[in-house]
Amino acid sequence: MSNTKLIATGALALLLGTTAASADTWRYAFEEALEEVQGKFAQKFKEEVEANSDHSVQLFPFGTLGESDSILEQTQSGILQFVDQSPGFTGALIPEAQVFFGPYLLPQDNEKLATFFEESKAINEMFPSLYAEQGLELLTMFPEGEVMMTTTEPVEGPPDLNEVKFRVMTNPLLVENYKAFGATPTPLPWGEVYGALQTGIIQGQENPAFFIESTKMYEVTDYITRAGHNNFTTAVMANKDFYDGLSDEDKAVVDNAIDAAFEYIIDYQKGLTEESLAKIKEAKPDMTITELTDEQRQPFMETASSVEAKFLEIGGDQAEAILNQFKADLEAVGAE
Ligand code: 6CS
Repeated sequence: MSNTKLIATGALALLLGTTAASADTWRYAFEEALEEVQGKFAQKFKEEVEANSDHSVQLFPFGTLGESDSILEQTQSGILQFVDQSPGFTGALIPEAQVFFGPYLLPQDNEKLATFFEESKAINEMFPSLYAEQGLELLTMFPEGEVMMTTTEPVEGPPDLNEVKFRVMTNPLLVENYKAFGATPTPLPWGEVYGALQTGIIQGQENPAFFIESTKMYEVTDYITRAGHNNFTTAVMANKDFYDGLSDEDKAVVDNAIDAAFEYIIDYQKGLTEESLAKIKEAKPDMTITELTDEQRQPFMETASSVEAKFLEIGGDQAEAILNQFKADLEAVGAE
């Protein structure tokens, strides 16, 4: 952690009144607004915890405590008890978490996807120990929707991404993914993306439709391209010492609240992609939304094996074991 961040974190601890978890209030930060998917999940978690215990949950949406890296550090240090951070930002800390950025690994079928997250051994049995090494209790991972490219120029194939500075989350494998797609990947924290598109520093970025709509990405780009290459994944974690120190009863409260929020968020997202795209069209009728054909997707799909090879190189000690289990889990739900 940099000195500035340490000072900021210390000041925040003072501001929040304590560095340890207070008995009654659990603090939970996430990377999105209250009415976006991570916020909806967090609200459901809070509702469940408060209905089933004497604890209350204080929610910190994006913009209240800093960028994604910062809220994760605050959770590792115990200032926050819970955090939602996408593997898109966790990849440098837990290299194996980059597995989510192999193009065309995850299915787009929502039911298969939900079953995969629920039943995957890689996610539920292998990842927890990797997160634990970083002081984090991995509570759940869940999908947030098909990732789409939004750009200032049309994209029908990799040559159209040539010279396009394309913003990605700060994840080395995602950088490799977009290099393989032919773009010039530009890792940036979320808070800088709108301004960078507006000023022309970058010419593209990717996100699920609900996020493109709610954050008004359509104001600063003109084309949405559905290449079907990924589905946005996120992870909810607790500070490990905090979680380990909970009574069995409180652990059950947390675990049950997570399960209820998982069910809720899968259900909440039914139809959300199409609704969000319709809202974008309504707000900006000129926005071009293109679903690439199988033929157009082919050259993007052909990059998958080279990105996978890169994952085995940079994905940490467990990369191969995680990838193999991940694929076996996908096969088990009929999604490979
Ligand atoms: O692209 C990003 O950085 C953000 N995208 C989503 C869907 N959630 C949070 C994350 O920061």
